[in-house]
Amino acid sequence: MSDAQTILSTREAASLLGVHESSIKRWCNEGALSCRTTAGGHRRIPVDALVRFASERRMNLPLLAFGDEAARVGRGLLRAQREGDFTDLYEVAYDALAHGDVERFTRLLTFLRRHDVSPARLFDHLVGPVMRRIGEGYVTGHLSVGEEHRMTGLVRDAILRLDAPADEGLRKQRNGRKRRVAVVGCLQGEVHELGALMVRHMLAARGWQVIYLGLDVPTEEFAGQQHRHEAQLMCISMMPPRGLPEALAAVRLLDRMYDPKRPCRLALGGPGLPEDRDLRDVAPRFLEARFFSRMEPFDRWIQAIEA
Ligand code: B12
Repeated sequence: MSDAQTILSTREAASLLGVHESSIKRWCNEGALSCRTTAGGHRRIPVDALVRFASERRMNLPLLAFGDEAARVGRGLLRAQREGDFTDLYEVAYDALAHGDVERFTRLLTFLRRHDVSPARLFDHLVGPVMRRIGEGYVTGHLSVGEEHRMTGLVRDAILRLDAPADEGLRKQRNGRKRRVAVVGCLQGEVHELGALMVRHMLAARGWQVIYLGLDVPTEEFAGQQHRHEAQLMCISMMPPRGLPEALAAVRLLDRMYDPKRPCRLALGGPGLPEDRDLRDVAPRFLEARFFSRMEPFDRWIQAIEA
């Protein structure tokens, strides 16, 4: 990363330290915090200087909990926010998992959430890629099957720990309106669970009541649970080697089981599926049915439904 990109505005510095912008300006003016001034008179602070300043003062900051990696996490956050580049964060995340440090991994996800990195972005740009690297590590023999399982387990734990913001969602819905209900699970035969857990987290955080069915759910059960709970949404996750034929077969069966008295939308997601494809031709009875291969388009779709 070039030096220019690691330079913070006073507003960004304040947000990273969790203090008011006026404190940053004051520390700069006093010379306590090193900064430079642009031609236009704006103060600019290098991330490393900010981290040094905060640790010397023993400030109680979330960023400092990353110890030696604090500057890297700060830089990573900036890069992610400004350029959508998660490379630094990805390295920190993978390293935490490789060391079995679920605390650090969870702390990283939580820290990014608090800095307005949406769950969908976190999952698409950080957790998904980290899992792919773990998969490659296994295929190329760099990781044993035990390591692969252990690291996957840590990611699963971290996503579950992230589930705390669901309470936020609960509060959001308490303004008299009935909560929206979604049925979420994995396609029949599917044992890769992280995609479904991600969807559960995203919907719960937005205030949905999630009926979570977990792994390997018979397709008919999705319909049964949707009817029973009068869910407005069904979300199904699937991974290779299951592909398009299995996905289409499930969509057709669900369309046949559709009950027009309980209107519902359907989302099927997984890495091998066409991106954000409308399935009206396959599932005409649903209010809407779509394939997704990433969480961000799904998130936008959900927001449009809620609007
Ligand atoms: C961890 C893992 C496992 C774990 C899963 C544990 C668990 N609790 O989930 C275990 C060890 C059980 C496992 C088993 C198997 N696995 Co596996 N596994 C993986 C690995 C390393 C990571 C998968 C993962 O969790 N990714 C995280 C997900 C969430 O990320 P993602 O795919 O990018 O998801 C994004 C999108 O797809 C989308 N999305 C996903 N779901 C949904 C749902 C909705 C509604 C929406 C909107 C979006 C969405 O958003 C996500 C975020 O961006 C992958 C490697 C890889 N390249 O992915 C192999 C991988 C998927 N596995 C593979 C295989 C072959 C298997 C087995 C068949 C191995 C075997 N011989 O037994 C079995 C499956 C048996 C079965 N019955 O299905 C292959 C598939 C290859 C292929 N093309 O066929 C892969 C690619 C590894 C490889 N390179 O060989 N596996």
